[in-house]
Amino acid sequence: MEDSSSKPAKKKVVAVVGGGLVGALNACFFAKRGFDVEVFETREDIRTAKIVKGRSINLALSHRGRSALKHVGMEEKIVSQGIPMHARMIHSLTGKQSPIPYGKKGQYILSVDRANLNKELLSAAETYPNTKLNFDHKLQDWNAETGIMTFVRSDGTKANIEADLIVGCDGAFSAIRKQFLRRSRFNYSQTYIPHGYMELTMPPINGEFAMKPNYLHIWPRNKFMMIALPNLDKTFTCTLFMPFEEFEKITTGDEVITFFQTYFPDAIPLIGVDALKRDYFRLPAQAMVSVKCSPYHIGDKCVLMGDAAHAVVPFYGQGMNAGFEDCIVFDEVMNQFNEDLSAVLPEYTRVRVPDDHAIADLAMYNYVEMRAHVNSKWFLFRKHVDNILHLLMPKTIIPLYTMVTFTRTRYHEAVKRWQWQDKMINRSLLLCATGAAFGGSYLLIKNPPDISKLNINIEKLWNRFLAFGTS
Ligand code: FAD
Ligand code: EGU
Repeated sequence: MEDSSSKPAKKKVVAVVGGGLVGALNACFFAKRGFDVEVFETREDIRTAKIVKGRSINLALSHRGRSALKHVGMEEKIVSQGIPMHARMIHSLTGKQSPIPYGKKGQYILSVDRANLNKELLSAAETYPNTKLNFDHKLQDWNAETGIMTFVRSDGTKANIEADLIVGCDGAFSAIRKQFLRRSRFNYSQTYIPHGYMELTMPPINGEFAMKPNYLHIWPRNKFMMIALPNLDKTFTCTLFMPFEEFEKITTGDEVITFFQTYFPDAIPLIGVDALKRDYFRLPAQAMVSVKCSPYHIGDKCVLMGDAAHAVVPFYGQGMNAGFEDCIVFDEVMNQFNEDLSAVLPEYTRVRVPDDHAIADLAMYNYVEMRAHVNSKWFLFRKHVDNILHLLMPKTIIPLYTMVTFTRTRYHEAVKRWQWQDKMINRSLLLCATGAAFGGSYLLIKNPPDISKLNINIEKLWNRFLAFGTS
């Protein structure tokens, strides 16, 4: 007999460790399901922190991230605070700017402010009565047998806390992950790339954006690259990517200007000579790490998501988007297995690992590709070829970035499809070339030309071909 007066079974407690982008969003997902959610975050509440926030740092938000926001009713709000970027704007060495659209009219990505996004997600999580945010709580360690977590606060006090499920969203240097590393059959790899990055602000000019706002501005210069995304306050945040050894070679303000004159001359007046000389030395260049691991779970107790599970290099603009998609995938598996955590966690690992590893590999591949031979001409050429093939055969050839950025095609399937497309393109080219060779020979034999009248300088053509992509 059921006792109708008894309270419903107490909902399980979920501890979300890390109140960054993925942690705050995850809190909303778990709260929506009715779990008792506790978020633990090292930092102070960024919504009330008094530290003077200097510049805005932004991120590219695309379809996967938007889908996840939609699940918790946050898409519209965040999109309204973002700046649409319909195309890239490629800056050549001479200062020429060439736009390349991302796709059709509705296909654009958004530049969103990282701090603002984090604040909005924390506030959204707090609107659920079953959610509590605990700031100034740094996870020191946890016990994988008992599930007990130890937090330290800035005054040195410690707290031991237990939960039914621990969700590790504590970023690329995850403290939760440390216990995974001690276990047998846990795979882990991390790679620092030789490049570092530095963020520089481009102020408004006469109260207006210094460059066209609705673009992702790119200065591709092989091993040097700069990217700029617009902010609501009409500034741009420029991110300069280059090898650490090159950063270290520049030691004086004048050397900064000389360097920019060589590689990014059009950006000097826009950032400003004095600002450039000053800001370059404000903070050292930051490192970029790629982390892959598996499994993502321990029993029915703990699961990793976001950068804690997969830090990717930023060369696809997908780190946050992939982390947000993790939340949807976990939610889908929760539905499939009726919130039975002992079944959900292994299944989440099984479905998600191949996709996260695929985007980590893609981002690394693009890093290698860009630094090896992507200058502005090559970038323009490749993107145009992609777009033309897509226009000719819209169903057969879909550019990789389109699948990654504008669809929820599983990352590993996007990679497979891209490899298949590449094979087909190469085969068609071979077929065309063979056809042209045979057809041409046939015509030449039928109507032999008077070679002396041919006025094409083959050598000149060949040299131009060789020069292509190296200038
Ligand atoms: P984080 O944002 O790192 O948050 C982790 C949180 O956990 C932090 O708040 C931290 O304080 C907290 N924490 C850490 N340790 C502890 C602990 N021991 N106890 C308690 N709390 C802890 N992605 C995109 O999608 N688009 C882009 O355009 C893009 N551009 C990028 C550009 C650059 C230069 C870089 C470096 C990354 C970029 N990314 C981009 C990736 C994106 O920044 C990350 O993928 C995203 O921030 C991951 O979110 P997260 O919540 O998993 O981790
Ligand atoms: C890097 C740093 C252009 C924000 C990859 C494209 C990025 C972003 C590209 C950063 C590039 C590179 C793509 C998007 C995006 C492009 C993409 C890279 C946002 C293949 C705040 N990348 N980024 N690819 O296609 O799919 O425009 O710091 F220069 S958005 Cl490296 Cl779509």
